[in-house]
Amino acid sequence: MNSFVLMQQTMRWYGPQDPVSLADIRQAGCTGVVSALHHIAVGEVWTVEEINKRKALIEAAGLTWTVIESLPVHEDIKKQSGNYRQFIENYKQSLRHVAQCGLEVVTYNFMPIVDWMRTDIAYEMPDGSKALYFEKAAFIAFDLFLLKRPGAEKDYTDQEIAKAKQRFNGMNEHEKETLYRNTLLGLPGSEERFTEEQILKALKQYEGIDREKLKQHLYYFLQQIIPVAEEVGIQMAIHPDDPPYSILGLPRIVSTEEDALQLVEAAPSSSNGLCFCTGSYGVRSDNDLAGMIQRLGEHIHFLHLRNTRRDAEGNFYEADHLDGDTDMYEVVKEIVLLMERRGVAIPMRPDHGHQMLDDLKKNTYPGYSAIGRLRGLAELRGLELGIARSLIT
Ligand code: DNO
Repeated sequence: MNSFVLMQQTMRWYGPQDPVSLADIRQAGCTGVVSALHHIAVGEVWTVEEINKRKALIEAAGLTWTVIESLPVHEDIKKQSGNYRQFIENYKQSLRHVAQCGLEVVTYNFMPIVDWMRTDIAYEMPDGSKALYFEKAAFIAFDLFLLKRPGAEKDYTDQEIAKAKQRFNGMNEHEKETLYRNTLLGLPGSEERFTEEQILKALKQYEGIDREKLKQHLYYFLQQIIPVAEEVGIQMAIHPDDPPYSILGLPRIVSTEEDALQLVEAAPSSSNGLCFCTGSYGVRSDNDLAGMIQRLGEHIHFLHLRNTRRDAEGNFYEADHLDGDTDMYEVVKEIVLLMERRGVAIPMRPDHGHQMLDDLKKNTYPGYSAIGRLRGLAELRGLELGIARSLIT
């Protein structure tokens, strides 16, 4: 390698109400932000005016709006019910508008009903900082005893149920309420959370939709929107499932290398790509992240770099960016080689971060505190530069 490109460094910005300001993000060393118009209802068209308004705010702070995360997919599209054809048309129209405003990368996901899920958003690390945590027994307790999802016991072994029962009996009312709130935090970027009735009703509507069917719905969606994305010069980047397996009896279909490969093959185009989230894919020990970058690299349009540490029971917490089960050195090395091969600087964001130092006194979006992410970004940036320089021949 005789030259190198570095990743475009960004952080997520939830918009004007985000307690982490654009100035904070700039001082962290970012050149851009990842943002979305959370105030527009899912399924509605994003207008040029609204996109430009957000863009102007970002640019006034000396940053660029590098990636849209997310342009959410309406539930009707995932279920192919109701008005899904109209929602697909709206999605295409939003993509045209996004392109008209000069943006090029759009992230989305195809997780039914809920996006990421954790049972604890303030899990104390030995050093006093706080991390996001997924505890299996607490999650099963939520499913069986708080949500009381019909038929849920069929999804768990007797041993898991006994453990969840014990865990639940040991909780006081406040802990139960906190578990409930954390688990159903709702969509990122919204303060709302689901009620029991809403989620049970939404779950019922997925009856009869298994993995195969949901995959067909995703592929249909891609076959509809990718030609438009290609025509207007947008790169789509699908975010994997988090956690990367079925939860609440719902199918999850973007969890493994095979899933990712199948979806890119379903609508062949360089616009049909991936948001490579090491935190999500990395929760599964059967995902070989460095190998995935080698094999799927042409389709990676956006990177979420984050680390997790799992145990044999299926619990995992979000570790420091360079710690945890994912070998971040190997991952970043593959990214550096990939970017050199493709001649592009892929946008990345340090995904999540611990609440630490002054973060602990602030009320930020779970996972999106300023200092924890700054630490992650600084470590990743140093790692990347060190690797890139050492590879120059
Ligand atoms: C969590 C995020 C996800 C992601 C969406 C993309 O912190 O990585 O919520 O934004 O899944 O559509």
